[in-house]
Amino acid sequence: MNSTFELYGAPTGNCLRAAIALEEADLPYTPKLVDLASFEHQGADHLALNPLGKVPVLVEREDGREPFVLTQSTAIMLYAAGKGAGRLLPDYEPHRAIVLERLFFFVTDVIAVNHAAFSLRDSNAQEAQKILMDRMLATLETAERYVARDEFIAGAAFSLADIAAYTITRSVMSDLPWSKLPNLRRWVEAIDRRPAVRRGLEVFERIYDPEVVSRLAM
Ligand SMILES: N[C@@H](CCC(=O)N[C@@H](CS)C(=O)NCC(=O)O)C(=O)O
Repeated sequence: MNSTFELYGAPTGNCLRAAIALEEADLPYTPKLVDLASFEHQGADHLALNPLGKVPVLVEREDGREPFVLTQSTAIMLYAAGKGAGRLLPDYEPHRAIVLERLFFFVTDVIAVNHAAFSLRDSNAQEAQKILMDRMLATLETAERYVARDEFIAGAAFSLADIAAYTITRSVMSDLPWSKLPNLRRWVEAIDRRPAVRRGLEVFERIYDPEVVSRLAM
C-alpha cells in the first residue's frame, strides 16, 4: 500500500536536513509550513503532533492505519534513508558504521554545540556564547580531514553524513577560515550543485511564492 508524507517545518537547519534527506531519498512529500514567528508551533494543532512544540515533524499517512508521526530531524533522516531510493545509509556494515560515526560527529559535536550557543543569544552570557561558537567552529574545521581523503564526508558516496555536515557548514560560511580548508570548500561547492539539495533548501521558502502556492493548491 502506498503511503504519503507531510513534512511540517520552516526554513531552519533541522528542517532543511529533513527536507534534503527526503529529496535525496526521492520520497515525495508535501511541505507544510509552520510559522515560527507567529508561534504556530506552540498552537494546539502542532502540539498534537509534537508535544515539545518543535519542528520538523514527519507524518506518514496510509489508508486504514493511524498516521505515523516522527519528530527529531536525525530520526526523520534515518527513516527517509530506510524508506527511499538511493544509498544515503549503506547496507555494508563497516561503511554504514562510518556514515553513522560522521553523522553523529556533526549532530552531537557540531550542531548541538551550535544550538547551545544560539540558545544564549538573548541572555547576558555573551562570553559563554562565544566560547561555544569558537568550539563549534574549531570542531567543524576538523572535517577538512574527511574530505581531504575522500570525495564525500564518509567515503566515496554521498550519505546522510553529508546532509548533516552541509546544513551546518552553510550556516557559518562567513565564520570559517577558508584558506585553510581547500577540500571542505571543494566539497561544499559540489553539494551546493546537487539538484535534490537545492530543492530541499528551497522547499519552505517556495511555499511563500504565490505562483508555487497556487500550483500546490491544484
Ligand atoms: N533535536 C530536534 C531539535 C528541533 C528544534 O529545536 N527545532 C527548532 C527549529 S530548528 C524549533 O522548533 N524551534 C522552535 C522553538 O524551540 O520554540 C531536532 O533535531 O529535530
